[in-house]
Amino acid sequence: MSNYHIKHLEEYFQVYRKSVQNPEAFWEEIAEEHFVWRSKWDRVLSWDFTKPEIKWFEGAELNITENCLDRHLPTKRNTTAIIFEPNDPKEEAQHITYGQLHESVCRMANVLKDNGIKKGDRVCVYLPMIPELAYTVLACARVGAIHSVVFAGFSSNALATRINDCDCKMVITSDGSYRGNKTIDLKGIVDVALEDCPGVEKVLVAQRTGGKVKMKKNRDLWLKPLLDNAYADSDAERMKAEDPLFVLYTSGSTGKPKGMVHTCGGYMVYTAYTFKNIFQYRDGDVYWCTADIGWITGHSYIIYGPLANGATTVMFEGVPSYPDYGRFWEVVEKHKVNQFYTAPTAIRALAKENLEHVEKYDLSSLKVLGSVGEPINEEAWHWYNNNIGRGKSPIVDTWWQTETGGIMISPIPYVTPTTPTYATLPFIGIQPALMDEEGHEIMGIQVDGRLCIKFPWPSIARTIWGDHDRYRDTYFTAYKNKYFTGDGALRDEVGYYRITGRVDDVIIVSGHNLGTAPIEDAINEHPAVAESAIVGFPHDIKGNALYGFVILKEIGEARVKDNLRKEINQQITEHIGPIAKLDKIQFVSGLPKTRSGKIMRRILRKIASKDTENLGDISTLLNPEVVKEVMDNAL
Ligand code: 7RM
Repeated sequence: MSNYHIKHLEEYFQVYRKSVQNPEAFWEEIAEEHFVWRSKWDRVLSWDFTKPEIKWFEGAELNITENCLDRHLPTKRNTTAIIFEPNDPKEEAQHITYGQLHESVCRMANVLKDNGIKKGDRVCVYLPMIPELAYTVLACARVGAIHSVVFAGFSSNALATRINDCDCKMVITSDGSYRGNKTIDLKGIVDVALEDCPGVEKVLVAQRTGGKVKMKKNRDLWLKPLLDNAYADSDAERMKAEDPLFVLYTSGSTGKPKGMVHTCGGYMVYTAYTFKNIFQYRDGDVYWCTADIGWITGHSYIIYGPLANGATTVMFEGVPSYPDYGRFWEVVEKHKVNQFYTAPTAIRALAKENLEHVEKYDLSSLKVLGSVGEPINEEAWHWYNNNIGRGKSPIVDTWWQTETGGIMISPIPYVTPTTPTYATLPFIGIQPALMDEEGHEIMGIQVDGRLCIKFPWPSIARTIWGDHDRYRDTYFTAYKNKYFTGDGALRDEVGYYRITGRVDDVIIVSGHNLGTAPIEDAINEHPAVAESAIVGFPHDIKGNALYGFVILKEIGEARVKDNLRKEINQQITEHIGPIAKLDKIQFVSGLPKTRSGKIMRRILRKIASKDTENLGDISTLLNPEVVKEVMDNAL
């Protein structure tokens, strides 16, 4: 029991040492003492980063929902598992107990089975942040179906790509969704997507907005009557530890989105263990992560990690600005939230508003504040610390990725002293390395390099759905025998890590990973566009915003260009979603290129950021005259 809940710094160092000296013994003990298994493993870990192949708890059997639900029933049947806080504060919040959640998940599991879903089938979940989303995700896990949650802000095009990539048989959606004062026609988006998805046999539709929808005969079914008629109990499927639990798509720097595959056993152990320690969760606490379940943060730290610990987790349907900028703090006061986990982009947006929105509310319940998704800048850190934490609640700046499944570098609150902008120390079991461009590990302190991880941890993604070669090439070929994160980091004089940002062509806008290539592809499909290049530039709320340099086939007048700007953003909205819209679009006659024909994004980034005093090494630049033109007309 002793290693499960770390309470002081010496203990952290001692447990950390143990976890790296003998990882197998360490994780075996955690897995054995804190989870229920149908049968035990033959081997704790086998791994080979060159193939790559990673297996944790091989031979073991379990069902993650028995760990998240059934095992809590004897002691927590009437304890709240999920607090559902609706978009509209006038609508009442729902307190869903472990008993009720268990029942709803069982009903949903029976609905899935009755509609042809078997172990191993893929089910696409395209739902807003309503309780049905949690029921569906857990019901898939209960029957052994692989859920693929697609964030309900993605367009029909993006949805179709994701449905087809992993061959989903079923889509679960709702009539519509509420976001602030907007209503979105989700079912309409699904209908358009499914024109290109021949593999989808059934669509289950939850009712949320009561909006008009078309129901396609023999394909679409309302969910409510099915749930009402379903049996309220359901045996959980026996899953192997290494059976896939879910696929979740993340953008790469090139090509189509990558369907990261996470498996049952290791993912459960790691998300539960990190949740307990990084949020210092104790029975009776109310925990709130503001992410959407459509992202990994929601999977690991709204659903699986909290529920595996029998926690009370808030699920918020709305946005921070509705009905006004005090909404987050109103909800904190209302539900007496103890742990609050959000993204720097939200903090920056709220910090711009009048402090009255904060001061109106009693935030004294807060014990831990979290940050995730992108580097948190110093100003935002202090605002968060002073105004929300009142200097008393430690901020855990948690660095991790869709691929890592759980938090990798983070302080443990009340244990690790924090420093603004530093994610601080590797979590238990995590062995980071900083690498130089020649492939050597950079030792020592006060150094920076590319962040790799030297040893497997239980929740590392096991493959990319349908493309194991891409998995190997993306993460395991740049540095021999290491997992490459795509991020740069520095290590200071006490060994703390500070993440400096992506070193590839992924741009993080408002905490969303966007690959430049798919956006450029979308723009280039516009009939008037010849070529384009997207770069990020600093933005005081979004962290980064997108700047597009676009070459038109024919040069037109300014009036036409304004329309074109709208059309280009429309094109992006349709192909990817509104999150990928460009803030600035500059029409150019050419792009700076190397002699080998590669766009020199480095130069474009400098132009977009208005940092053109020193363009750096331009010895490979083919067309300096273009650079001058682009610079002279920069927006
Ligand atoms: C959890 C999540 C992953 C990328 C990652 C980083 C960036 C995330 C932090 C961060 C600095 C942080 N998964 N990132 N957390 N950068 N400090 N605390 O965000 O797959 O969507 O994104 O996000 O670049 O590689 S993700």
